[in-house]
Amino acid sequence: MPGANAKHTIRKFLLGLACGLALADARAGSFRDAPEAPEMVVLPAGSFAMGARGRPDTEPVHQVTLPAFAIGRHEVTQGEWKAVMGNNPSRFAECGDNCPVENVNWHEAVEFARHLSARTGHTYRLPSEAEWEYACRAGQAHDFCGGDNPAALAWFGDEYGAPQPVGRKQANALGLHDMGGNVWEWTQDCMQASYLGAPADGSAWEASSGQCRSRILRGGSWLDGPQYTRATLRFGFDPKFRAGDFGFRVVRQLD
Ligand SMILES: [Ca+2]
Repeated sequence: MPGANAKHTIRKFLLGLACGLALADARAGSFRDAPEAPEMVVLPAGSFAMGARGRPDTEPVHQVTLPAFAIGRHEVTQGEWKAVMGNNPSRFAECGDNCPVENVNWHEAVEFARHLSARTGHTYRLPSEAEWEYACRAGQAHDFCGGDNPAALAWFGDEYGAPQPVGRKQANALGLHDMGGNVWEWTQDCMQASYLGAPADGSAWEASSGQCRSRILRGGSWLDGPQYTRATLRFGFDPKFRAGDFGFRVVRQLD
C-alpha cells in the first residue's frame, strides 16, 4: 500500500534524525507511490534565509519556515512523463527515458502533477519557489545547490548540445540531483520585482487573480552558463512558453 510505505519511510527518516544522523543521510527517507511515479525524498520542516544581496529581485533576504514535504530526487524524466501522460513532448526524445522531460510549458507541468495525483491518490504539485530554494540549499550556505563548484553539480554551458540523463552529477546534502543545470525547473510562483511582501511560510506567491504574466523557473540549464545555476537565481517566463531546456520536478505533500 503506497500510503503505508510512504509513512514507513518518513518514520524511518525521522528516527534517523532522532538518532543524530545528519541531513546528508536523507537517502533513507525516500519513497515512490507507484512504480511509474518519481522517487520522492522527504525533507524535514525547517527555516532558512531565502534570497541573496546584490540583485533587486533576490532582496530582501528573508527568513522562511516550512513544514516537512517531499520533493523529487530528480527532474521528472521522459520515462515518467510517458507512463503518466501517454506521450513525449521532449525535443530531445532520443536522449531516452532517463533524461528529463523538456519542452513542457508551465500549464503542462501542472497537468502532469494533476494526473500523477489522480493516479496515486496523493497530492502532487509544482514546488513553491521557497520549497525549491530550501531543497537546493539543503541546510547549507553554498552559492550553488550542494557546493561551490558548479561543474561537479550541474550540466550547463551547452557542452554537449543536449540535456543529459538525470542523476549523473553530484547530489546535494539531501541526495537531490540536478537542482542546478540540466533543465530549468518550473515553480508555482508568479514573478515579482523583489521579495518585499513574500510569504514567510514556504507557500507559493501568486496573484490573487490566479493569473500572472510570468512564472518562475529555477536552476539554470544545460544550455546556459554556470551563473544561472546559482541557488538564488530567479528567472520569470511566460507560462505558455516551451523550450528544450524547460522541465520541472514535483513536490508531494505529506499526509
Ligand atoms: Ca535542473
